[in-house]
Amino acid sequence: MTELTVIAAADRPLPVEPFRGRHLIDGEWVESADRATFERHSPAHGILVSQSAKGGLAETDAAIEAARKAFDAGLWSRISGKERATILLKVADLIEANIDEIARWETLESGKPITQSRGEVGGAGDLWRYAASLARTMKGDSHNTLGEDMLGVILKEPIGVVSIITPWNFPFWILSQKLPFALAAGCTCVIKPSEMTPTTTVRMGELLIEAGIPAGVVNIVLGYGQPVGSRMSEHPEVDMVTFTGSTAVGKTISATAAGTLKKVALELGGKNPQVIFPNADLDGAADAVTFGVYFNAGECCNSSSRIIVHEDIAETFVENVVALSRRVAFGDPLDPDTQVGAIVTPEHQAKIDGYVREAEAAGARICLGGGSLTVPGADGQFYQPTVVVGVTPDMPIAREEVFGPVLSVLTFRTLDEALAIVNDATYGLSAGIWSDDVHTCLDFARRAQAGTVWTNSWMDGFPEMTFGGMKQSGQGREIGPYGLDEFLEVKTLAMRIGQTRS
Ligand code: TXE
Repeated sequence: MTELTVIAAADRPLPVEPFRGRHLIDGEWVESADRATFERHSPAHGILVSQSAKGGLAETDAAIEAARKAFDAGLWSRISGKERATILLKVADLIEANIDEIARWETLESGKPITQSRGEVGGAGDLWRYAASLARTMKGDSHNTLGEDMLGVILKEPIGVVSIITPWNFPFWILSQKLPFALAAGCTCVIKPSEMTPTTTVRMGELLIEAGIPAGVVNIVLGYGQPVGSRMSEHPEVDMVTFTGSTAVGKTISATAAGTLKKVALELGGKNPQVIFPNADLDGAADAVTFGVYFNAGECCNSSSRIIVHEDIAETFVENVVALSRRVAFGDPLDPDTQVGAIVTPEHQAKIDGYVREAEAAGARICLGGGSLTVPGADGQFYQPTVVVGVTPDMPIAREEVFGPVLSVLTFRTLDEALAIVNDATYGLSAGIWSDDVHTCLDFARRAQAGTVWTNSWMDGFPEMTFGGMKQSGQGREIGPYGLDEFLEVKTLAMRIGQTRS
């Protein structure tokens, strides 16, 4: 039987100088008042990658105050869409000019493969370009059917000060799903990146300054959920919080923000199924399943962590997926041939393994992997590509977000049965179907409870195509025109024209 494909860590120079991250408050890079810092080591190489200022309430309040002052002064909110677009396009150019350098920090802090980081950073540049187009084309509405002396105008205005709280799995990309859209709308922002991956957000701040963003429009506070993220959610001068992360923290943020009834947008977890019918392109489906579960080591809200395969083809389909899984290159994330890198922390690795052990104890069978992976020369944590069969819908591995390179296989006989499994979930982020019958695909797409449905594809995304979840996968939408709308208030203007009559 073929072994797994493992790429050893090469003896290559790693940064000797860790990145020194500071807060960006009102256009200045500052340390914390108490000089507190926190560190991040590479999850694949064990080296110290960054040392960052650790924010507290003082820094958070100062950043919010700067964003409020900038918003109220109209430095950004009242300039033309063309002027905003010019800066957003400059940021896109700068991102594209710095892809390799930013991608290296992203890989060193997150453990993801370098080719994937380059793709993520380059793709983020395109999101900035797309958001710039929205800055110039967004518009309200008018009503001229209200009577001859009335004109109705619907204005779209920036919502105000936005708190942006981001996770560690796609730090640069997820920031770019939010920030350029908030800026296109005319909002000012305070950002808190994950404490595990602060550096590329600081680099984004540097690019924004280089592009000429006015002081106070974008502020960054480095640190932890408590107290920074929590304060950003409750502060009365913040008008909206947009968050990507765990469902548990999303609920906490929602409750905290309720005190001031500020708007909350949440992009949370997923337990995304792909349903595979016998009449599908089964080789294409096996490729997509393999990509869908191992992309970003499964540390991805859109990870296709469960498949529901027609029982007539389940055995051969799984054999095919296992064979493909053995060929996926796991190992040193700095090697350009690596497709799956390290797991973000030892605690997270233990959580992944816990789901696998629990499923095994409940009667599921591990037909590939199922434990930690040794990568020669590396100093970190890696998990084997893992395929678990005989999973039943009630098992935690089939219901909860594992966030690792672990595929659960379930089976079905009829579309109704498959849909019942798909929809019996607290999450509703994305779902997929593989069939060459367009009616089956459409029927599934209409009935699946998911914010995105892919038919005969998986994880294709475009800046134009909106993204977000149903049920406990979140609220609100990101990217595309609906992503811009999240950052806009709607104002109704009723204008009487001519003499006022009694
Ligand atoms: O996320 P957290 P974690 C899921 C995934 C993963 C699990 C835990 O299942 O295993 O979440 O990951 C900030 N108020 N996803 O613990 O804690 C925190 O500092 C305000 C899904 O890393 O949700 C960080 O900046 N902010 C996911 C951000 O929230 C708070 C991406 C996310 O951290 C806070 C990542 C608080 N009380 C994990 N507590 C996705 N949707 O893709 C923490 N934070």
